[in-house]
Amino acid sequence: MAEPRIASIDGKLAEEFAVPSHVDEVKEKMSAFAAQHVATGRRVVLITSGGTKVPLESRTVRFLDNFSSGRRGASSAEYFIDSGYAVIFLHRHRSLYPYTRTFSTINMLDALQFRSGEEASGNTAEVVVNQQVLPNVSKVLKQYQEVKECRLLLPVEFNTLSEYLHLLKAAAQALSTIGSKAMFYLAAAVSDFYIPASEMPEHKIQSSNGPLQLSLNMVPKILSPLVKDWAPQAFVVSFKLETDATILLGKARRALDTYRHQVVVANVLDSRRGYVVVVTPETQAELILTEEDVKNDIEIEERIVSNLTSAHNKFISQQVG
Ligand code: 9Z3
Repeated sequence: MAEPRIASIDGKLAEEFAVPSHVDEVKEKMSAFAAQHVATGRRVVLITSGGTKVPLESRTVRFLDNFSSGRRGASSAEYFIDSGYAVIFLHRHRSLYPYTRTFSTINMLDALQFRSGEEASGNTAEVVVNQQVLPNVSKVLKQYQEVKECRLLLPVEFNTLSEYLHLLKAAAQALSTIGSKAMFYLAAAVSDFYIPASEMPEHKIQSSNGPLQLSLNMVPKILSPLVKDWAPQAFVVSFKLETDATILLGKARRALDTYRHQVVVANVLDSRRGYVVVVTPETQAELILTEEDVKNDIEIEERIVSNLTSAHNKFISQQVG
């Protein structure tokens, strides 16, 4: 029976995961962003990106985290924008960000120098960029400024699992108004386990109490209400990550059967930059980067986004027809 299940996920979210104070404000921003872009003929993709932090104490000293760098989400955002989409980028604070991501390992001060002869003028000295340290910076800056000018990227940050869950729900409800023109691209690596607020100690766990044993609850499967209740007309893409390649495709298919959404992008931790499988109820497409592709700086996200934007087109035309 549908009713108690919906009530239980919504109820659980409200009871066990602290609601961020700005959630309504963010929801309004997302609604306005979607309406504005759909009015000019664009589609809108909600990208989730990065890992989540699961606190062990309410005045948090320690937390559980995961490996995700946010690169998949950040680079995909750029390719979606290139393909004509407006992007809501729901990302983990300080994970990789579209456009700046390519410079994330560079110390900014190594890339700057005084214009010759200006060191003496102190605070007002003109500073220039050394383009050998920041390769392609002009090209990237141009793209970034165009995106900013046209307001094609709406960044929304989360840090904890609770923030992620509530903001994703708000996003799904905000995007429900644009129906099948919305795509959800759920690339964030979200914790499956958490400690509910009611069981969390307030203060720092004391090591003087001896070895620590944790009992973690299961995080509710948010994909279920997202697909069924919050944004039922949207095109939904989830990601499946495994470390054991032999179970990957079975698990991807099972996710499609369970949640009845449109696509699972399946990947294995170690090979995720060069190989994914795009799985739908009817098809299975391997996307692979060759050595030549890698030499030419081709990124797998370009292929993933190209595959999904075509599938989304088809999906929209089927809804209309
Ligand atoms: C992914 O599988 C992403 O492709 C990665 C990208 C997180 C591996 P990076 O951020 O890595 O570029 O370093 N995301 C989803 C992972 C996930 O937790 N999926 C759940 C699962 O596999 C389902 S929602 O059970």
